[in-house]
Amino acid sequence: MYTYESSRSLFERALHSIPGGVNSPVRAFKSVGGTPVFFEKAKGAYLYDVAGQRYIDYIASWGPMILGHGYEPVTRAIQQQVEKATSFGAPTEIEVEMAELIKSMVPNVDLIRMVNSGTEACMSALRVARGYTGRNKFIKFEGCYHGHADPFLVKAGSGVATFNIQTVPGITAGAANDTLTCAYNDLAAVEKLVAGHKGEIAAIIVEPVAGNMGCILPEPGFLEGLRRICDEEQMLLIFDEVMNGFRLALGGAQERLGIDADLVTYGKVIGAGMPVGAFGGKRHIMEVVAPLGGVYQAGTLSGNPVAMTAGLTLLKALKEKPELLTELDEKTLYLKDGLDAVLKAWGQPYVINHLGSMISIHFSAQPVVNFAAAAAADNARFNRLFHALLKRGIYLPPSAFESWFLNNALTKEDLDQTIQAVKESLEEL
Ligand code: HOZ
Repeated sequence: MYTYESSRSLFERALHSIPGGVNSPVRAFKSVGGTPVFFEKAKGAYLYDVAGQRYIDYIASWGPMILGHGYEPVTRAIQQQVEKATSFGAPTEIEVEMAELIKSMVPNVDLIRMVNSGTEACMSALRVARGYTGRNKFIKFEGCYHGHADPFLVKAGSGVATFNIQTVPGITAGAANDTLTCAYNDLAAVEKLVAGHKGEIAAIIVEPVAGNMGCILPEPGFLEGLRRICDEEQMLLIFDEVMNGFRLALGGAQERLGIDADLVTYGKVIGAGMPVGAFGGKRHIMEVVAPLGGVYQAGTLSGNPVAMTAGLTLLKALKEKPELLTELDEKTLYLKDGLDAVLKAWGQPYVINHLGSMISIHFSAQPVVNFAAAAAADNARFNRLFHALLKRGIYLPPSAFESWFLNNALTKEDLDQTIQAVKESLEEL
């Protein structure tokens, strides 16, 4: 029997000194209700809370724990690096190795700059696109989340959607006015926006496989259409691969879906879960970045040696054994088939969206192809499923507007246990 007393008292304590008791809103469980679980350690596919209770993990720190938590080579590499130095604010060989490794895995990245988070990566990529094109406006899709920099907090998914925040206080109208939005998968709406703003749009930014309104897949032709429109209008196509990168394929969504973006952004995955991000792309575009060009971007912790060492070790492991990603995809397919079987037997409307090792369930009778469809689903039912699974030791993202992420430490027994727990939980909904 799972108990949450220890987490509850920590949460109450946290409320006195941290806004809402958490350092990132979705963690507060406001969407699903109840008390957030406070964790103490993680190993392989499991999380352990402060009361020592074990959970099978389906968030993988929102993506980066591709090979599971506490992956030994990464832990060892971090320990060795910490002995040498934790920060220089000056160049290191590890950063060069990291840049070379990413270039070898993502062919259209000629130059890449390390930053500290996915937010920084996306905000910097947009600045580059604006600096390169001399235009201010850009297009993003409703429900896509590109971090919390001002221009992106317009119809953003993830926490903003979870809490139904329509207008974000603190974002100036000036910042928001340059953000043009339309529905994900709606190419005709993109064409219309572009026609109405000829010569004003610097870029289109997109999560190629969206993970911040649940997992939502691009329909055939959508990303190809964005590529074509960007070419026709001299706009840049930015792929936000914070969730997709090195997970959907070594070369990320670009490789898996066969689309060539102009700029690409990464997040914590290139730090194996440590605080890192990066933006990169074609040479002629990235050459605008300071000190080569005038688009300024900087940071003492950028390319931090501990984070770089961790990421380098994970990415090298994936490059040396690409079959690890295949295994992970097979496990996800096994889970998907199992969930499909129990949901079908249950008999109520549902949708499972899935690609590679990203997956989500929506209680909807309609296909879930954009934010409006995800929001129209019976998300109260998702919230009940979340809690029914939590008490059975399964940790899903605490919001229907987030993708689940599998890790390769999951065993067949873990997946079977999860499928069985979903079967039992559905009977309670
Ligand atoms: N909304 C974030 C993922 N899409 C959650 C970040 C966090 O709480 O760590």
